[in-house]
Amino acid sequence: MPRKVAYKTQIEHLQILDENGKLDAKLAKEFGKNLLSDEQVQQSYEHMTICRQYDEVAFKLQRSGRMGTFPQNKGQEAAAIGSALAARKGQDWLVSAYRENAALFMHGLPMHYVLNYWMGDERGSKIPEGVKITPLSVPIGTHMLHAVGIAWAAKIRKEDSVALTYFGDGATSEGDFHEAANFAGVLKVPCIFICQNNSWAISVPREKQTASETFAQKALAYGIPTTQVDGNDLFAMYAATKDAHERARKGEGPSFIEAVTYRLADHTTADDASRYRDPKDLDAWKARDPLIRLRKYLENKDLWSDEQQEALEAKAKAIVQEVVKTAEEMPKPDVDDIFDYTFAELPESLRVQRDTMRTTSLGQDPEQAGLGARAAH
Ligand SMILES: Cc1ncc(C[n+]2csc(CCOP(=O)(O)OP(=O)(O)O)c2C)c(N)n1
Ligand SMILES: [Mg+2]
Repeated sequence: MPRKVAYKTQIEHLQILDENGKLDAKLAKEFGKNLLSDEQVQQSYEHMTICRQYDEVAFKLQRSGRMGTFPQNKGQEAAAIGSALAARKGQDWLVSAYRENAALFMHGLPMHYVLNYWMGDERGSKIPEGVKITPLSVPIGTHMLHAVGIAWAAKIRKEDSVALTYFGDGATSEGDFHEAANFAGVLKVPCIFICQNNSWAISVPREKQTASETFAQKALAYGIPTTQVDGNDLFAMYAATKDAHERARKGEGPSFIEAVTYRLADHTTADDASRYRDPKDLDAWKARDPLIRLRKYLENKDLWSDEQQEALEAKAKAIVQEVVKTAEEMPKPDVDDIFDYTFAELPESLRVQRDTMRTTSLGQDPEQAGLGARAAH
């Protein structure tokens, strides 16, 4: 039997907008209808600026003891928004981890929900009716399976809906990723896997975590079309996702996009990246900040001025201040809620706990403690 090549491929890397805010003319022409309009770029820049402000304020809320912990999204805004822009609000699903707030807000999640979540309030996970977003997912990788399930359901029901799932580079080392990708490939579901390769999984650098040269190539084994994109380039993220979205709607199945980006902050407020990260790397990536790049693009086209910037920053501060107020002024949940929303019928031992939690000892007669009304709850 002669030797032959059983499989051969290559992974493309796409960048349309460079670090100086210049569009590649040839690619801009090639992507034609999938190129963002000036209006879309301006709106995206405004949204990204508001989300950056949100991120910084959330960090301060944690530092001043008003929030448990917070994973900053700083630096990854273009990857989140560029892809979310290609999806249809209220029709396609966003199944996210925790570093794509900008995409969730764009698709209708009220901004205070994410603050509530990190303040430890479960109501941050109770997504409003009609908003096609699943709650934030901190267990790494588990939600990709949910996305595939959602996409499979859409396919079976013949609904015109695509599921986008966001996850980190580290998540591709979890078994769940491989199971999700396998099912997605075999069942040809309308699901777009968006891997935010931000170089780190907490303190584990990309090279220590995988021997794979790209994250994009991991999808190949599952028969999923895949590509690598400059994740700090709004144009490239949009174009690649739009392409994947069109394929999904035509019944051509899932796609994988590796967004090469960088975590400009610590992993979370419980981390100190200066202990393991070379400051030179951070500086190099700060220069590739997606917000700076987009502002340069707008300025190059005479679509942005210092006055507009000043007005936008003031607007972002006012919006975020209002969001914090909403989150902090929400009436506290009732302590009874922990008993009321876990079991359909409360087991006896928990009923006793619930009925006597305001008395001095477990099992004490609430009537005796003058708490009869609570006991009847
Ligand atoms: C199943 C599971 N294992 C471990 C953890 C602890 N953990 C939290 S974040 C994280 C790293 C995730 O890295 P990555 O997927 O690259 O996402 P990033 O935080 O960089 O956005 C780990 C291991 C977890 N939350 N869930
Ligand atoms: Mg990561």
